[in-house]
Amino acid sequence: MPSIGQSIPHDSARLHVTGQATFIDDMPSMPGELLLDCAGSPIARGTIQSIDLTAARAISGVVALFTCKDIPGSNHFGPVLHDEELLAEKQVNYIGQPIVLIAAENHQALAQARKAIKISVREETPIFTIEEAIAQKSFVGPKRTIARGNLDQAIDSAPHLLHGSLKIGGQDHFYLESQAAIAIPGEEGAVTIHSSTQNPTEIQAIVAHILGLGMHQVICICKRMGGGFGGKETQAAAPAAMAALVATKLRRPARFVYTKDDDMKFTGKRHPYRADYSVAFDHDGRILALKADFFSNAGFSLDLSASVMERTMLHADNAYYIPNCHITGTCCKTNLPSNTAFRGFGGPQGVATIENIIEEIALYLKKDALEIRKLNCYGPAPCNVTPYGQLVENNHLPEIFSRLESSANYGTRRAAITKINQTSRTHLKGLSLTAVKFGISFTKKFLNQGNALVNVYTDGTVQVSTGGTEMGQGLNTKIRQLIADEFAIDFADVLLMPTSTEKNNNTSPTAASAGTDLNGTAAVRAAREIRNRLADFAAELLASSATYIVFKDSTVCDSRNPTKTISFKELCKLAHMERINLGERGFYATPGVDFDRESGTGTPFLYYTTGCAVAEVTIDRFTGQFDIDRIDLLMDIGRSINPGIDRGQVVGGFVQGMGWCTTEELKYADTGALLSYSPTTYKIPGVMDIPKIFNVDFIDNPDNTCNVAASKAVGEPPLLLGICVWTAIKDALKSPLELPATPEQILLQLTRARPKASAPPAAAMTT
Ligand code: MTE
Ligand code: LUZ
Ligand code: MOS
Repeated sequence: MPSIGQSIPHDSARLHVTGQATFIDDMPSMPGELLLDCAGSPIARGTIQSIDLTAARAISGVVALFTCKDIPGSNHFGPVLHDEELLAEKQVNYIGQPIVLIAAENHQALAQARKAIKISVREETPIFTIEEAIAQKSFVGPKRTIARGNLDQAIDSAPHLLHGSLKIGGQDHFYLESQAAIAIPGEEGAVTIHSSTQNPTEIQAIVAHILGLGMHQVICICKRMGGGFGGKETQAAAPAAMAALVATKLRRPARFVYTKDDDMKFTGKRHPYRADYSVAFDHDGRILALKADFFSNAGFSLDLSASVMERTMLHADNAYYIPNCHITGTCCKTNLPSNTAFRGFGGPQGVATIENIIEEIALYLKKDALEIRKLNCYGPAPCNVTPYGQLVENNHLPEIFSRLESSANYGTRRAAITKINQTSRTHLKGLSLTAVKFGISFTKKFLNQGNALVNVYTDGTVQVSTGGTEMGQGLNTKIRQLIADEFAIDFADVLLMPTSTEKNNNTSPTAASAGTDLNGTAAVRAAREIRNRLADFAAELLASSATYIVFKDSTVCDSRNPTKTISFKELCKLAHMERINLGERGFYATPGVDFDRESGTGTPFLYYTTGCAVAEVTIDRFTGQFDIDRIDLLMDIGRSINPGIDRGQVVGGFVQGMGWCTTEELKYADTGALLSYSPTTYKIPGVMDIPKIFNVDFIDNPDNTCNVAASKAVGEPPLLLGICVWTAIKDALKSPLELPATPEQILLQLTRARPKASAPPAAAMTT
C-alpha cells in the first residue's frame, strides 16, 4: 500500500508523549562538560564604562569568563548584515545584550557569577516605539516600494475614500524547548555543535566565522527541535557560537540552554507593526486604490527584518485584486532584542491590514463584509495579477469562498446574530469570514534549493539525510513517505537521519513552509536515480527491459509477467554484489521564481496555498471577555502527503494565529524590560481556548503538479486564518480596534461606543 496520502503518525508521536524523544538538554552530560550563561546589559542603550569580574572570578565552580577580547575570529555576525556582536564591545542596544560569557561547573556557580559581575553603562536615551523611531529617523535596511497603476488619479476620481492606521502587536514564539546548544571540541581546533536550530548551515558558518575556522572544521547537527516557529531560523546562532567558543578555548564540552524566562526576555519575536492606509472604493465596495505604509519595530539589528517586511508588502493584497496601489515598508531600529522570523513571516501583518480595511469599507457602506470580499477576490483576467505582477494561477479562492459560505451557514447565522445584537443587553456577537493566499517560496531566490543523500543498504532498508530540520511539523514523516513510495517499500524501512552539515552542505533554513517541497523533492530525485539503476539491474536478472520493470509491495517484477518477483531486499543484496551504486545525492532548485526587489516586480512564488475561515464570537458587554463559538475552515493544500499531520498543522497554525490576534500581549516597563516573560503574564491559547466547534476541511485539488506529489506547503498559511477571530470581534464592536483584541481592548471600545455599560445597545451598533 502506498504511504503517500496515509495519516502515518508523526515520527515522534510516541517518543514525545513517553518522554523518550531527546532534545538538546536531554543529552547526557559529558565528562568535563561546562555550563554557560551570560551577564548582559542592565539597560537598553548606552556605552560600557567598566566591567568588573573580580568577585565573579573568585566564585568556586566558575571556570572562565570571556569578553569580546577573547574571540579568536570575528565578533561580528548576522544572517544578512554582520551588524550584531556576539559579546558587546562598547555600545549596548537592548537590555540583556550579552557582554560577559560565563563558563562554570554547575548552575549554582553560574547564577552567582551572573549576579557578581559588575557592569557599568553610561545611559543614552533609548528608542522603543515605532513612533519614537520615525521621529528620530532611526531605521534599519532600505525603505521598499511595490506600486502599480495610478494611485493619485484613482483616489481623486473614487466615490469613497477612507484613511486609517492599524496598530499590530508582536508575539513570542513560545516553543517548548528554549534556545539550546552543546559544543564538543574536536581535533586541531575543530568543533561539533548540537543545536536546536532551523538552520544548521548558518550555525556552521557563524561558528567558523567567530572562531576563525574554515566551515569544513565545523559540524552542526540537529536531531529535532521542541518547536521553532521561525524563532530558530537565525537566533539559535548566539548560544551555539558561545558554546563553540568555550569548547574550543577550554577544550571541554560546553552546554548553553536558555531558561524560559531569559529566552522570552532576550530573544526576538514577531515584529509589531503600524500600518497607515488610504483606500478608495466604489459604491459596491470594489477597491479601486490602496495606499499602505508599513512600519515594523525591528529591534536593535537587521536580522531578517527586511525580508519580513518584503513578505508583508507581498501579502498586502491577500486574496484581493487591487488595480492601483502604492505600498511602502520601513523597518524601525529600536532598543529591543532584534525581532525575527515567526510563522507567516510578515504575511500576517499585511493580511491583517487588508482584512481590517475590508471590515472598515463594509462598516462605511453598511454592507456585509463577506460581500465586499467576494467582490474583490482574485478571479479571471484581468483580475488575476498581483500588484507585483505575478499571475494567480489555478485559483480556487472563489470556490472556497462560496463553499465555506454555504457549509458554515453564513447567511442564516448572520441574520440570527443581527437579531441577538439588537436585543441582548449582556452580549454582543460577531461573525467574519477571512481568506489567505500565502506565497510559497523564499523571496530570496538563492534560498530556494535543497539537497539530499539517500543510502540504500544491502538488506533493502534506507537512510535519508536532508538539510531539512524537524521541529514538530512532520517533515521527517513526509519525506519517509515519499521515499518509501519511490521504492515501493514499507514506511518502516525508511529512516530520516539527524540533520547534519556533514551530510548535506550549504543548506537553506527549514522555513517559508517549503521544507518538504525543497528537501522532499531533492530526496525523491536521489531515490529515483537509485531506483533507475536497480530497474536496469532487475531487467538483467529477469531477462526483461527496464521500461517493463515495476516496483510494488517491496518486490520487483516485469509487468508482463507479474508472478515472477524478486524481493526489494534480495535485489539490493544482488546489486551490491554486482558493484551497483546504492547511494545518491539529489538536488532541487525551485524553477521559475524571481523577484526584483528594486522594482518591486516579478514572480517570487512557485504557487500559493489558499483558504478561508469563518469565526463566530460572543463578547460579554460588561467584561470585554469573549468566547469563540465556532470556527469553520476550508483550505486548498493540494494532494496531502499526510492528511493527519496536515490537519495538525492547520489546527495548530490557526490557534497560534488566533492567540496573536486576541490574548498574546507583550508588555514592557518604561526601561524597555519585558514584563510579560512567562505564561503567568503572557497568555497563549490553552486547550480550553480551542473553539468549541471547529470544523476543518480541505478541497480536493490534484492540480498542483508543480510541487512534489502534487502537495502544497501547509506550515504557515493557516496561521493567517486566525485573523478571522479578530475581524469577528471587530464585526461585533463595529469600531476601530487594535491587534491583539485583548479583553481590555474590547472593553475600552465598548465603553467608548457606549458611555454607560448598562444602557441598551445603541442603534449604531446594529446592522
Ligand atoms: N509546527 C510545529 N509543530 N512546530 C514548529 O516549530 N514551525 C512552523 C511550521 N509548523 C513549526 C510548525 C513554521 S514557522 C514553518 S516555516 C514550517 O513549519 C516549517 O516546516 P515545513 O517547511 O517543513 O513546513
Ligand atoms: N525566511 C526567509 C522565511 O528567509 N525568507 C522568506 O521568504 C521566508 N518566508 C517565510 C518564512 N521564512
Ligand atoms: Mo517559518 S517563520 O518560515 O520558520
